[in-house]
Amino acid sequence: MKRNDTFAVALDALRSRRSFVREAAIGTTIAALGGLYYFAEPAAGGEAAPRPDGRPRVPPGQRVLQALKPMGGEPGSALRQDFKLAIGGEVEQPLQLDFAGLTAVGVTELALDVHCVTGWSVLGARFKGVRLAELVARVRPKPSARHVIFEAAHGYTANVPLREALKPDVLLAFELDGQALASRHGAPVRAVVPDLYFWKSAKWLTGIRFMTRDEPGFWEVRGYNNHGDPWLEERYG
Ligand SMILES: Nc1nc2c(c(=O)[nH]1)N[C@H]1C(S)=C(S)[C@@H](COP(=O)(O)O)O[C@H]1N2
Ligand SMILES: [Mo]
Repeated sequence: MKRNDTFAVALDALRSRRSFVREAAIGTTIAALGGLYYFAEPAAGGEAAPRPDGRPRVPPGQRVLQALKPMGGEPGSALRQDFKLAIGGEVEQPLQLDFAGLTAVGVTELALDVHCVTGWSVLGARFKGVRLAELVARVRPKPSARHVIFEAAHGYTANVPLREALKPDVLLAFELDGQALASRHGAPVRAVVPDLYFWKSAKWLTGIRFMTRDEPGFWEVRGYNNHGDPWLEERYG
């Protein structure tokens, strides 16, 4: 399923070059590699079996890549020894966890699909991490809590309805495809909220705040949709 990762990363690197002259020069290469690329993922473009919930595996307007494309952002420290996660707000038992404290909650590995609002998806990325639902059981949100705000380095935030944040496939992840998460993908720990567009999956995670009232995050106040359901194409405002 993911047998061509290196190739996909190389192809992405080619594609992400902006220089017009270079585009022209490498155009032939991309075209030549393009056939192979799609050949390697015959399930791309919605041909994969539907999800258990009946929705198509690939949401509308998305194209399948073999590996996550690094989308930037302002990194925090990628060192596990620097990791501190503050969990608070509308909870009975606020918590501060270091990396060992987080993993002590219980580690799981899940194959997850992610969908970037810019139009790419990755199917079955293997993330290892801690289920947010398990952490939530420890902090015990008050009945008034309705929303979760993921907080990350340098003030990045993303809001998710509590009900959706509690789904069993929402992870605080520290490994991807068998390797420690790369810094550009949010090391040491990032959120992964697979059923919402990928901007909700905060990298370089520093905190989780439970809220009574909703609070639009970094992209939500910059024109992205407040909810971000890929199957409803809730992309922009
Ligand atoms: N802290 C932080 N998290 C972030 C972002 C960011 O800029 N800062 N970008 C988001 C967006 S828009 C996307 S598409 C994904 C990209 O993750 P990736 O770079 O690992 O592919 O991270 C999300 N998480
Ligand atoms: Mo994004």
